[in-house]
Amino acid sequence: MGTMKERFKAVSEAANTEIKTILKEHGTKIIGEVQLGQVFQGMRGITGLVTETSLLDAHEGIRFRGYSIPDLQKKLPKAPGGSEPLPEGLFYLMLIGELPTEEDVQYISSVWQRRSHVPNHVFDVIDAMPLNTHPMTMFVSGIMALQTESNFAKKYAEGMSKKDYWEWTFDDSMDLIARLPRIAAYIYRRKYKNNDHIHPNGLLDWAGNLAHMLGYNDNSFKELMRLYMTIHADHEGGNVSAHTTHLVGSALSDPYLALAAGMNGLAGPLHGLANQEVIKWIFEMRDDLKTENPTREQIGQYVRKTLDEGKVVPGYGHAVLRKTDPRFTAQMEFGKKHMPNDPLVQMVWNIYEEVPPILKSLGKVKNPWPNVDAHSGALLVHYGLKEYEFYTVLFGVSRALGVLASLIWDRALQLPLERPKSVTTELVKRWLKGEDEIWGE
Ligand code: CMX
Repeated sequence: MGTMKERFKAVSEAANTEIKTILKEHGTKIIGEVQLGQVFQGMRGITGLVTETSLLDAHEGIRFRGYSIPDLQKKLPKAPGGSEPLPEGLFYLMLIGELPTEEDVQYISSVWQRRSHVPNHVFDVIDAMPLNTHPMTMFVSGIMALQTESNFAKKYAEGMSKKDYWEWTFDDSMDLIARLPRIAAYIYRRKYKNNDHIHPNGLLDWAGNLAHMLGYNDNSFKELMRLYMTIHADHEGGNVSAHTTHLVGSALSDPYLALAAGMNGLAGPLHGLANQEVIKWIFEMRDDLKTENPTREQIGQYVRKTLDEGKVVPGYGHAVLRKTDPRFTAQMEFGKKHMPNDPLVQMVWNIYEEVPPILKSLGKVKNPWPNVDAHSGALLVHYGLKEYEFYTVLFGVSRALGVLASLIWDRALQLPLERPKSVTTELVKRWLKGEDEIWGE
């Protein structure tokens, strides 16, 4: 890992010096104020942590080290003959802070190929679970079983200096990312393809190889995987999967433990599991309406029915974004290019016309626009990957890139144990009456 590790060492040491200076000069500056409502309502809008890899603007969407998704599609290296960015390049960008060259990306592909061996006991753990186990449960269990390989944990047990934490976090993260596609594909082929497993292809890039091991060899599916793995990778630090990985990592839990924790959060229906919920909801809509091509009016009626039943419309809304998610738009563009006449994809576009005005009319939904999960399932179904319970695993393989790049940064910056203050409602009531103080004031 010589070169990339050396480059990371240089940029992170420079960042460390810069941050120390900033904190020395401005460490007591007030960055915002916290309202009581925010304390009770999911800490929305409270600036409380540093994540270097990406930044989310409510109106513009995500930027990775300053680059938007269309920028990445233009500027990151592609596979031979391909037009979508290689996720290896995004990982480099998030980690080093600069665009990679073709050579950098080939180097990462080859390192991930070399380190992709998954020990047999991981497959044994997955095999021990009943076939009806949710794929995300198998995925998290697979990551936990792989924790036996953590060099960070071994070195810590031997007694390691603080200044070396980042290096072993770096190594563990590279190993983990290299191995996740094999674990994901194993789960898919075990659960849905009668244990008919496919050997990795050592000549393919990371996402192309995942497509191959899943059993989808169409070139445009490989392109979809490259795009998918790039756009799902990171969404700054406060979302559940990123924040959980960071929080658990802050206890110096090794990257395997921290990632598994983050993946448990991704498996929630308000977060990553929404991608399965979307397609399930669309299939149920088609069944209910008894047509594969519902009119916009029929879609509108079904959306209202969903809301009347007290459910959320999956794939719509966001805690931070206040416009159509550029990750949705990137997938829509992919659909227009590769499958413009697919009825399911067209249905997703019709839903996009119908849902926002209905959600707006409720008067309480802060963002009526689609998020990343509203589109991904329809593209996968087009290629035959219709087993929607598996979709969040794909999201997880991609999200590992962002949260592990961040974890390496956390260790390089020696960010401390995360431990915010909580209060009881009883204390809040006494504080409101002036009878008590809230610690930290
Ligand atoms: N359908 C129906 N109601 C919605 C809604 C939706 N898609 N989005 C928000 N609302 C409701 C909320 O449930 C809340 O209602 P109550 O006041 O009755 O509790 C109200 O509108 C205000 O919510 P908000 O401030 O706009 O949104 P939050 O920040 O609380 O929640 C999110 C954000 C994503 C959980 C929410 O929009 C949602 O549940 N969406 C559907 C699930 C989904 O697509 N999640 C995936 C997000 C992307 C990802 O992480 O992968």
